[in-house]
Amino acid sequence: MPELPYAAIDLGASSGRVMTARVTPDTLTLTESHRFPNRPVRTGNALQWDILALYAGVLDGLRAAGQVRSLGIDSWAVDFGLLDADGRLLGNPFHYRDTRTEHIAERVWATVPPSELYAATGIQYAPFNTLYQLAAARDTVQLRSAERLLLIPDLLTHWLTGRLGTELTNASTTQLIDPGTRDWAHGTAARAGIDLGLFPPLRRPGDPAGELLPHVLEETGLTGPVPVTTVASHDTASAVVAVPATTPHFAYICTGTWSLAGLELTEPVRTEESRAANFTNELGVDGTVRYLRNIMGLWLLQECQRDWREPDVTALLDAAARAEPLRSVVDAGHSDFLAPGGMPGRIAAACRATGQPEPRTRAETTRCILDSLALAHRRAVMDAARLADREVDVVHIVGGGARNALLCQLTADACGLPVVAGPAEAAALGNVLVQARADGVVGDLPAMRQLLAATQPLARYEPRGDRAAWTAAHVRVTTS
Ligand code: LFR
Repeated sequence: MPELPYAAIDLGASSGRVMTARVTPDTLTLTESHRFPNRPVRTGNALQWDILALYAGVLDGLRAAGQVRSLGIDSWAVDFGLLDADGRLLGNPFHYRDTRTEHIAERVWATVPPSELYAATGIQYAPFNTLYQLAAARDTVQLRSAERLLLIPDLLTHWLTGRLGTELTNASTTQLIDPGTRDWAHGTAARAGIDLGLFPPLRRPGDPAGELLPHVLEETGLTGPVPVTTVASHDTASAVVAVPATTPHFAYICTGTWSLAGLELTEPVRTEESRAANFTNELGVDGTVRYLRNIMGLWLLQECQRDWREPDVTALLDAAARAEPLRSVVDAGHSDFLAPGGMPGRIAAACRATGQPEPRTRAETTRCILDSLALAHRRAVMDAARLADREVDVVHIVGGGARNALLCQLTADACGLPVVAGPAEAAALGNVLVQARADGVVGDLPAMRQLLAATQPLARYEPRGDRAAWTAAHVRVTTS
């Protein structure tokens, strides 16, 4: 039985954390070793990640964690760093909310129509997909000088180990992978003018990714060898591993900055109807497909808080719980809300545009956001079930939003289904479980989920009230 804990490095859009977990076949405890802010930086009109500050946070976290059995890295998807022939980073990675990809898709679609792209990759249209980011960078000196492209977790893994690879679950979000073969979509990439030679070879969750380099051991005070294990490096893929489902007909919602709502399937759904509904087929562990829709998530509230200079979310949620339900709702899946800035005004404008009253207070705006998220959750769960021809009898909410009791209750009410909320640190738990499995300590996906259900605190919300009010609200946002 391994004595040492596993470390999960889990990077989110607003903070990074290093968590350590002790895992046995029937116990699982997670401890936070270090948390650090992730502050995107705007210079001129470019929005970028401060990747060196993140790497420094990772090193601080490893020092705080102490000796570990192995470690794994997950982060948000799609973004990347470019390396030159000497292995040097060519500039700070762009943030997926940077606006340089606006109107780029049309250029790609002129050579590969959107229906063909979807048939080949199963990936929804989002302006930030790596494919469009690369199309936007086409004539830049930076891309022309690039020898290698590394997705964010792969870049950090490279700096820690000196090794190169492209992890599969995250690679699927580039829109350059065929979810049927689980390999690169060579023909599509060639037609879109993307050089797949930039990507190092694919590696899969559970594969060894190298060992910490001597200078990393020195900086972190760890004693080698310290293995790095490939985990499901897309944070959402790791979070879905940690959905504590014990029955087959479950839907999940990974909540945080985004709400990613959908189903776990064994085959992708690539119909035209699915494309029109903007569902994506990202790859999960063990041959699974994450069939889901991106919903703006708590980003809407985080951006309002930034605008209001109001850090106290508890007071806002308490006031929202007392505010009038379903007074006005917006389409929380709409890409109009993607970019940062002026969020309260943009929400008010969306209410006006659909003939609904504008929220008058912070409490009303917060209520509008939570009602709108619950409504978008309901729509995603119902659409996914219909498009994939599956039944759903329970909705699991994992990630930071699982701590938001009002959001969980409203989601249960809107869906008319029980919601099981937790764990909140799902991405970190999925990360360590894949390491523990590579080590032979835990079994397959169902066994991991049994372990989570037995060891993690979960809250259950039964649906209340009358679903007709939600159906009427749904009509208000969809028939404008
Ligand atoms: C969530 C997430 C989503 C992805 C978005 C952008 O953190 O990884 O799954 O669509 O960030 O990368």
